[in-house]
Amino acid sequence: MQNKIQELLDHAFGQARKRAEKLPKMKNKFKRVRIEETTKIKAVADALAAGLDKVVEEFPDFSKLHPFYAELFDAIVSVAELKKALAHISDAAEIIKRLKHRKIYEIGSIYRKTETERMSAIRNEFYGRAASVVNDLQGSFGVIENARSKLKEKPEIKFDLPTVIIAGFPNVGKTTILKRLTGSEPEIAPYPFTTKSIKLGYFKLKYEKIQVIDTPGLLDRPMEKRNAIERKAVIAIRHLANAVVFALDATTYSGYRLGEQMHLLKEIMGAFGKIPLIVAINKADLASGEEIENAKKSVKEIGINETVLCGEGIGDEALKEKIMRMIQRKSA
Ligand SMILES: Nc1nc2c(ncn2[C@@H]2O[C@H](COP(=O)(O)OP(=O)(O)O)[C@@H](O)[C@H]2O)c(=O)[nH]1
Ligand SMILES: [Mg+2]
Repeated sequence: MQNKIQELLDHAFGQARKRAEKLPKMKNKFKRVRIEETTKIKAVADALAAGLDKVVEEFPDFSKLHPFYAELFDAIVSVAELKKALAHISDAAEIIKRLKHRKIYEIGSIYRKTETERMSAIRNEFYGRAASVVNDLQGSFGVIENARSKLKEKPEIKFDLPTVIIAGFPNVGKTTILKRLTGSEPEIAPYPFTTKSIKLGYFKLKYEKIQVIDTPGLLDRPMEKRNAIERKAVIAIRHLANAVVFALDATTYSGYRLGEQMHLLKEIMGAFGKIPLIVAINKADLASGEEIENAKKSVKEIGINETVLCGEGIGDEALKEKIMRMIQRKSA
């Protein structure tokens, strides 16, 4: 940031020197100094204002981001802070333009032949003020640079495909379900603007291609365990989901009791609102009849009717069909 600001100043003062050197030689010292100092002020002001305006104009239009990215981006960067930084820079350009007019006017008001030094002093004042206005932008330049580097991260997600999000505690079988649905190893993709990554897979049923996303570290623990950024990251996923599959381990192998899993399930229901939710009661091949019944009963008690029994060799096609039906119902 220091560099960018220094570059801007160096360039502006360099312009002033170049323009002054190119002025025609004049015998009349008073006239020569007046024109020279006015030329320098104009050159510095124009170069600085143009450079600052360019920083603002070239910033990507974040109002055009997909809502998923917009919400995530806001969690990471604070759009309010970014807008403030951009406004700060535009304002600085305006201040410099006004200062230019004022100082040129002051020089123009000098008529005594003895006051050439005064004209140079005014130009110097202008240099000092303009440099200090630009140097004050350090923080705002930092905010913008940071935001710009975040925005460069490329979208990895296919926004045009119906998308299923898998949620549930660690080790309940989320990645296994993704593999079963898609019949392949998931692609690992960076989670935009975050240090996390997500797993992506695709399956086709009839003629429709569906995207499945597993989000390790995001939808796998209760909200109270999260910081503000993680909460927003969770909420942002809402903008992607056409359906949510909540993986529930009917056994205790994952280390999470049914009660804990139900707590997370209720939170996920809250976070995803009206988006269709399917509970995959998983590890049915390992679970006892009683465990399966308990899981089914608890899920029904909180008003969820869409369940599929899953496990090794159990329920793959049923889950696909159900996802398809839920997505179609949603878009119908
Ligand atoms: N027997 C059985 N094991 C399963 C099933 N689903 C997952 N697992 C096993 O449970 C462990 C955790 O599964 P994983 O998909 O990695 O869980 P994740 O952390 O939720 O993604 C792995 O060892 C899986 O092989 C299932 O339906 N039946
Ligand atoms: Mg996993």
